[in-house]
Amino acid sequence: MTQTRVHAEELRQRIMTAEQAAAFIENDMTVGMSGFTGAGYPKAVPQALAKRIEAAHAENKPFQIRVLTGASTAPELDGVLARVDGIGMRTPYQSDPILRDRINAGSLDYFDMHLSHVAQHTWFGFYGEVDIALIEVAGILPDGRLMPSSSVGNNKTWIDQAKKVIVEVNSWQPEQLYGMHDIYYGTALPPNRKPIPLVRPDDRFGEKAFFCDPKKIVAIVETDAPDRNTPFSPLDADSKRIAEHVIDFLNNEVSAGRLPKNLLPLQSGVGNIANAVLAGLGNSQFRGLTAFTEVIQDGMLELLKSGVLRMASGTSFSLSPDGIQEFIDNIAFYRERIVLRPQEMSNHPELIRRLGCLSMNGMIEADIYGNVNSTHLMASRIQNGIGGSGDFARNAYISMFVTPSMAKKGQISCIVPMVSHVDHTEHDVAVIITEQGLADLRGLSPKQRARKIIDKCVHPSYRDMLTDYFERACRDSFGKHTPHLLTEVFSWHQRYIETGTMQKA
Ligand code: 0RQ
Repeated sequence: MTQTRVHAEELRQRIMTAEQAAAFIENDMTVGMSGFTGAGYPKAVPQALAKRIEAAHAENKPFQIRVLTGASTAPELDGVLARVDGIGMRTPYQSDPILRDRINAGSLDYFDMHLSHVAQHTWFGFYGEVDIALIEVAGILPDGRLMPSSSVGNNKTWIDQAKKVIVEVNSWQPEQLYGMHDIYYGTALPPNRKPIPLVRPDDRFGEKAFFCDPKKIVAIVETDAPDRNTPFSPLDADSKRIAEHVIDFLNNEVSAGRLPKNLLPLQSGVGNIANAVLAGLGNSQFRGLTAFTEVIQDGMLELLKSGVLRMASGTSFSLSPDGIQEFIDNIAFYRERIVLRPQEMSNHPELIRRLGCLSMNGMIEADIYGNVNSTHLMASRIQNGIGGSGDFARNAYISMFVTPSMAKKGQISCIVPMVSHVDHTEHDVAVIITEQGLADLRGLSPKQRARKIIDKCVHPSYRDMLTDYFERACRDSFGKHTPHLLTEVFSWHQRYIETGTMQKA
């Protein structure tokens, strides 16, 4: 272990093992944990807690906790706790395969919500009391303030709301992160809310560290463990085509005078397609762009380095191992250009609307009228969660959704007559993009949208079928505004389920 990062001497006596710290967590407690897209999550105490839970279950004693986080975490948190059936309730976004299986087996209560809502709903008291905050930090300052690590998420809220605080001080996190964060303490509850003082994505109006009443800190655990994120896959042909359509569209918007030359602040979802678009921007003539987003991923570091991106504001990193190394090697450069904020700020509807963000998110499927499903396979199986896509889609200047035109090796079309689950309604979706093309839906009626989506986005192997459905619907539908044949709308999903492939997937 390197030299201690607990610079507040009076707190050093509370340094203990992960096992001792985990003993503060009891059955049925609500625990607010740090962690957002694989960054800044506690790495030791959840694993010790999982052992404790397993031992209790071996003696037939009930032991499950309610887990609140920022967003997805990692195998050392969601994975280990789900494996021992230690989670009774979980919110918000998740992406761990073991946790996902447990949720889809119906063995735990998961509820999905907009990421900007988590903190305020907790303050409103909607989820009861927070018993414990379990937060990873990069160090404890001499005056007891907590230095945030690689994600901010809901940490401020958990620390403020919890009765007790357990801190993991991770010396793997660079101490030079200090100064990158902007923790706003000016939030209030209605009816006393004031405008948030941000008019540019780089505005700073908060603190560099979290305040925490030292009396609440019951345990400090020192760790030295990396954030765990998987490498990106090499860009495939579909992602590259999608990226080209996005860049063409943005160029056209600039030519048409609807966007300035340096665009408006970008929000980009996670994953390979988003990374391909960022790579595409790198090869474009755009310069001096900004990002007001949730997650800073590898592609953004490259854009910052080349000057295509002037600065980026988010709440978390989501970097591959190579990306982490690049960041650590050049941290002084990136610290000047990146701001990390609480997710109630990075995803705040007021700020997204004011800045006029250009949002771009992945989806599972869209229907011919422009409704989007981001979360459910075959209406019933959750994939990850809505994450921040709804915060941005509803409030963006232009909201874009991207997907390959087909999934499961072409066995199902990602454009269907009616989505099997709705996350973003036709009113929140401006542009749909697949590798086939781009459908600009702004100002179009439902039937105009359907024609455009079928024409531009659907894979040729499904185009005739969908055209046939739409034409019959226009002829035989009960109403002719948004024509549908109710006995057929889910036949596409049904046909796929009946092949049996879904059970194996
Ligand atoms: O199944 O895992 O069995 O192979 O769904 O699909 O193509 O790997 O998805 O990584 O691009 O993510 C919407 C999930 C897309 C993501 C989603 C099957 C497919 C595969 C996953 P397998 P891919 P991607 C900022 C914004 C919501 C949150 C969000 C997401 C699995 O973008 O979680 O936007 N978005 N947050 O085979 C049946 C279809 C299918 C399908 C895909 N039409 N029918 N199966 N699949 N399409 C970040 C945060 O908020 C934190």
